[in-house]
This record gives sequence, C-alpha cells and structure tokens, in this order.
Amino acid sequence: MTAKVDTLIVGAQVATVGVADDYGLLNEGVVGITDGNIAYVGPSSDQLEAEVTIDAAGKLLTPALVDCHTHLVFGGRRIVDFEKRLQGSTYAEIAQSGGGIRSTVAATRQTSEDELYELAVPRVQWLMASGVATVEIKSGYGLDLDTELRMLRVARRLGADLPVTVVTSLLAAHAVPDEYSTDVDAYVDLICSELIPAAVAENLADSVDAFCETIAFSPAQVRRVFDAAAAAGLPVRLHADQLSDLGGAALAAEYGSLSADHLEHASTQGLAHLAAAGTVAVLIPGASTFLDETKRPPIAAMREVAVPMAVATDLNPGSAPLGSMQLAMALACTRFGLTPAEALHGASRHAATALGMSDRGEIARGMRADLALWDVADPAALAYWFGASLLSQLWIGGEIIDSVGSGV
Ligand code: DI6
Ligand code: FE
Repeated sequence: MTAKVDTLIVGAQVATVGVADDYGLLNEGVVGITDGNIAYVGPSSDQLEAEVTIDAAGKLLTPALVDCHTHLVFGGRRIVDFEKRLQGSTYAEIAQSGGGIRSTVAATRQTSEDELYELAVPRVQWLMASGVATVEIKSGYGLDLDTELRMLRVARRLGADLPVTVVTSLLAAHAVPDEYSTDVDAYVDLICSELIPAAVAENLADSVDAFCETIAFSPAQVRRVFDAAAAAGLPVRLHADQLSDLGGAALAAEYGSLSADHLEHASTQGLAHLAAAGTVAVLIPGASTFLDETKRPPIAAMREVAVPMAVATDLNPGSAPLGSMQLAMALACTRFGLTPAEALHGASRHAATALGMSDRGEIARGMRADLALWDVADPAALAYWFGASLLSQLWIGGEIIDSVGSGV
C-alpha cells in the first residue's frame, strides 16, 4: 500500500539529531512532509507517493536551526563603541562614559515602532539565511513601560509577517535605567507591578528574562521579578554567571527556568542544579569572542552533570553583532571546545527545549517540517566553515523559503 505525502525529499544525508550525542545519520535518507509536518523519515520512498519530489543529491539535511537568545530589536548604533574598544577602551569603560547599553536605551526610546520594525527585519533575514526557522527576541532596551511594550510589539509583528516563529521575552531587568540609578528596588517594583502585568494583558511576552550580575540585578531582585512572573503565569529564563558567580545557575534552577544563559563563571554545583531542574544551559560564544573574554564556560563540567547545552547568537549591538547561527556553531566549537555534533544539537534540539518547544529541533515523524538543506554532505562541516553561508534550502512549516539559500 502506498501513502501520499505533499513533498518528498530524497537522496539526502539526513542528520535527524534524534540520538543523544550523535547526528542520528541516515544515508540516502527520505523525508516526507504533509500539512507542514514531517510525515515520514526513513531509508526508502518505495511506499510513498508525493506531489513534489526534491532530489537532495547527497546534501546534508538537518532540522532548521533555532536561535534561542537574541536582542535583535533595538535603535541607534554602537559602531563608535566598537571603534573605541579597538583603541583600547574596555566594555565597562565605554559604558561608564555614556556608551554601552544605556546609549542603546536612549536611542531605542526615541525610535518609533515602525522604525524599530524596519531595522529589525533584515536582522531576522540574516538569521534565516543561516538556516534559522525559530528565533527568540528579548526586550530590554526600553526599561520603561512604553518602550518595553513597543519592542515586544515589534517582535510580535516580525513573527506575524515573516515566516519564522518568534518567541518573545520581557527583559525589563536588563539594566538599571538612569532615572532609577539611586533606587534600583523602585525599578524592580515597576517591573513587578506594572511591566509584567501590562505585557501579559497584551499577550506580548512568552517568558520573563533577567540579568543577574553585580552591574545589573542582584539575586534578591531577580527573585522578586521571577515571583511576579510566576504569579502572572509566565516561565522564566536568566542571564546567569556571565561576568561573576552570583549563584545565578542555582537560582535559575530553583525557579524551574527554561534556560540559564552565558554561564562562563557558573560553579559545578550550580550546573548540577540546572541538570536536575531540566534547565538548558545556553552558550553564547559570539559575545565571548567579540569582547575577547578569556574565561570560557565550564564545558567539561556541563558534560559531567549532563546539562543540555544550547548555542545562540545573542544578536545585539554591544556584545554580539552576530547574525549567523552557523557562525555561532563554529565559534562554539573553536572557542568553547564543543564537538560539531554538540554544536548541532545545541543549535536545534536543545535550543528548542530552551524555548519550551517539543515540536521542532529534530527530524522525526510528527515534528514540524522546519528543515535546512546545506551545500555540504558531512555534518561536521557546518561548524567547520565559518563566514561562508552554506544554506541550500530552508523549509519552515513545510514551505520552501525562496528568499534564502543557494537553491537545491
Ligand atoms: N549580556 C550581554 O552580553 C548583552 N546583554 C546582556 O545582558 C549586552 C547588550 C549590549 O551591550 O547592548
Ligand atoms: Fe543576552
């Protein structure tokens, strides 16, 4: 008996990413798509009839990538900061002299919703051109009610207008706004009593994020934000242990956080808590590279406690002007020592888990047909080439995205 599918991809080197620690390779594999979902994965198309058959000619087929950490909605420019850093100023010095996050906040507050949207569209398209079908976008350059909500509305519009799935995070606890510099707790009050409820009322936030750091918010302040998120029914995620160990990993685990991100300074004990809580460790090699940080995240300890590791771009104007998940994977290998297989799992399956999604990030029957075909055959080559775009074809929800890739 033959079964019918909408589309058949034949002759692909399929990396299903279904098997822990391995690519889950299927040589000369066949993937069938029906109604936007994967209807078949296997070795043969004998029993299948399709309206469209695509010959992948031995190219690598993977799940489309998931970028689970970006700050891609923002106004203004930080090129001046970049040039100052190249002349020897540090990230902290630039922040203290009026540049840094606060300058992006000032610019974003003055940028209209339409303008923010126009600025953000190409950034999402860059990511798509690197095989991304799902992207998380944070607020955090507004730090007031109007601008935080405006940023999230822009993120929602991007998700509605572009083929990618957009997941949003309210990151009002990203930095302390100037007007609250002498009373940080009053700003935390504002986040808890006004910003979170307003974001919920407009259905603008899928999760709540915070930056737990000496230069940002203390663990006690993050707790208050997370309690308010829980009361509003929103899951949380945390920028944790990036510059120092404030116990961010353990704090994230305590709140059942979807992810704990950065983690350069996390303790083994903190990582064990993450593993026990099912929290994903999100690695951000782009920021580490761009800021030339010497401290690497404790990858060996992460493997030891078996915490799932995701990889993300962190696309933002200050610490990671990085618009390619393929490059993020390459940096995760060369800078952090991930294996290419770990980098692929981190850019697909584990990144989906970090977004609370179980319907993508893997090529398996019943999953969404978010697929990426690459101009290479060897799955390790994805993290080997850097700076060259290898995308051949992208499918999102079973639809071919014509605007990206070199073509099959
Ligand atoms: N950590 C980062 O690396 C970015 N935000 C954060 O919490 C930096 C954002 C910026 O410099 O604009
Ligand atoms: Fe970030």
